[in-house]
Amino acid sequence: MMRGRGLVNRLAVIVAALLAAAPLHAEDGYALWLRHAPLEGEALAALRAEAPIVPVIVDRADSPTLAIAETELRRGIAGLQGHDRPRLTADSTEIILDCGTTRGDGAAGFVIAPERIEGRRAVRIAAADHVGCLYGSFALLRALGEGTPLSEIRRDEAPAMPLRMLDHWDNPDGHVERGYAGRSIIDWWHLPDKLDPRLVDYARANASIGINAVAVNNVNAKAFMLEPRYIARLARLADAWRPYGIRVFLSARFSAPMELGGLPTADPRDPAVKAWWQAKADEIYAAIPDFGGFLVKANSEGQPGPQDYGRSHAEGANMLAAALGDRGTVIWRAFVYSPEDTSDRTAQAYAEFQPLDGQFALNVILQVKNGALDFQPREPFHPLFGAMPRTRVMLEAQITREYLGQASGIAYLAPLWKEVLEAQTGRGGSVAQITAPVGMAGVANVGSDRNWTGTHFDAANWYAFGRLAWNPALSSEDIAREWAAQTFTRDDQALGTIAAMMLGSRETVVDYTGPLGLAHLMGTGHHYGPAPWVCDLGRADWNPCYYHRADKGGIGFDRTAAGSKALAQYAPAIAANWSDPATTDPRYLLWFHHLPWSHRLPSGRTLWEELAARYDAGVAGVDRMAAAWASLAPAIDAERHAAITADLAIQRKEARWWRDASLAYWQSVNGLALPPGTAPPAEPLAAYKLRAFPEAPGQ
Ligand code: GCV
Repeated sequence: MMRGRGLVNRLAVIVAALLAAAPLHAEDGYALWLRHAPLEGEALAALRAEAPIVPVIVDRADSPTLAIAETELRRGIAGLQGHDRPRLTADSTEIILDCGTTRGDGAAGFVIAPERIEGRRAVRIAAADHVGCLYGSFALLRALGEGTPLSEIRRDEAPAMPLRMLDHWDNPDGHVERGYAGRSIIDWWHLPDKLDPRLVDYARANASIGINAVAVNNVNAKAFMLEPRYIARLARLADAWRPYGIRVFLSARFSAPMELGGLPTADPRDPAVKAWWQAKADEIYAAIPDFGGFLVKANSEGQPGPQDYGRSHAEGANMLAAALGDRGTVIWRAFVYSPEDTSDRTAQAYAEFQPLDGQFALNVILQVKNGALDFQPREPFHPLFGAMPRTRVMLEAQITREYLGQASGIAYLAPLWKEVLEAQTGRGGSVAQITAPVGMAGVANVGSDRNWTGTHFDAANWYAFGRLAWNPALSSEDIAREWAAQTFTRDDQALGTIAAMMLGSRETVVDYTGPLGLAHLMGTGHHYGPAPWVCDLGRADWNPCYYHRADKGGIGFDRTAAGSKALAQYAPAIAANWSDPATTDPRYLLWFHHLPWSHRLPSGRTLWEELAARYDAGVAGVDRMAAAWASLAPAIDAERHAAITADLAIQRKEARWWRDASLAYWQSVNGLALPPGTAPPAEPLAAYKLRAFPEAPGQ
């Protein structure tokens, strides 16, 4: 008898152990941070006891947006309760959606607060418009998903920036420029007849983090996307995304009046050109009444623009702005550098645009990249921030990792964006304060891959971008933890490990690719892997050696008064600080200074020793991430754990490759022995130079 019971008990223990060891879920990443996995322990018991019912809609106006909010709340709460649909009790808590009467554009925020109605428990989500209520619903689910009891959720939020935008560099044939997550999610070929349901899931994910605008096509735009057939397709997208509070923008090719309209010119002063754009804008608004406007890359990297006719950027932008009128906005990009201009490339945008301050129409926004070069792993903030007080300026960030390893390994970008947002410009506040009245755009990293972003961790960058555009004061760590809790696990220890991995990951990439302010050392064209030796491209400023300027005497780009003078574009106090190597933030040292290899740093090391140490730190950082991730195997579902293990194995190889190839090349230039304790590169320099990747994605 006793022996039989003992056997049963042992079997029960074995079954329990097997169940515990079994994968938690089969997960493919499609659900992103909206998994709503069942709560655990007390939080689960509490939410089941609260048994929320959804909703009593105070504003009963028929609204697709409110219907979505209601569905999201039902679906999310059921998931968190571990049920397939919410269960009611006699004492269910009512969630009241109290959303005003307007159909605004989502600019408004929301308040969430518990209350009692005739003795019964309730939670009110109040907003000035329906989209605000949708945002409030997602915020409520986020808080519940982090384990906050329903009765304790109190929020009073408003977006810091009115425009929170994703820019897709998607081409109409489905190829995504600098995209590493498959093909475009927009199937233009079958639109408008067929709308992939994935596009609705995309809008849902965006709405959940407050993104309210999407430019649907590459800034290297095709004129034909302004043809009626594309306007009809765009209208179908706009209809699908409107209930989620998203307005569509279109990248417009400046020369379209010639290509589509048969005009002999695209001169912004030409009356026929103006009339063509006016008619085009009217045609678009007839199909899409809330069309956001045009995004324009002009006179940049071969794109046509007003300078082709001797007109300024302001004249070009204002002509388009007049066509849109008060219906929409022209977002004009400040990313320009000229094949003819031999001055420092990083100084050209400021030189071009700053004198135009005050000349842009009110419905023009100047979109400025975070740094003056091009989305490098680290750049000082762009000197245009703060330098155009009479112009509406927004920040352009890159979510897709063109220069940070593409879709390999992990590089969590919130710390990069925070670094820029928090930078004090010395002219009217931080970058966040200067751009807050306008907005922030991110070049999307979304594609047709099942997990949307190529790697699971890249979804954190999409998420973090939206959260920071909503509230730039959020910390990188809080965003990492809230994303990971919704994406992977609520286990506190595991969350701590994941957040630590994420927080160090961008600095790790900087360390093994471009420490101490080095930049643009990547392979030509595809920007994958190291190629600091490239010096022979037709245009000087496309060559890595243009940027590092390494020779036997030293390394770095002198941008001081003795060099390119680009430093003078910053506010005087900042320029003064950065003009002396001793007071320059070491993270920007070689961005602003050309220094001898023997230059002594605050660390006590020479520049050469510090570079070698940084490369080693980068390699060690990736090794640490891989070890930390391996330790998480019991806490993460097997499918995603294995995928991320493989991503990190690739990153370990890439970090070593960057380190070894860079050290081998610098040694070939400076002729110095490696600092003591530095392991020699695995292969000779010639072997690294031979590596070629004509098939690298995203070009
Ligand atoms: C869309 C960089 C990228 C280009 C991109 C350009 C831009 O140069 O490599 O692919 O073109 O920036 O921002 O316009």
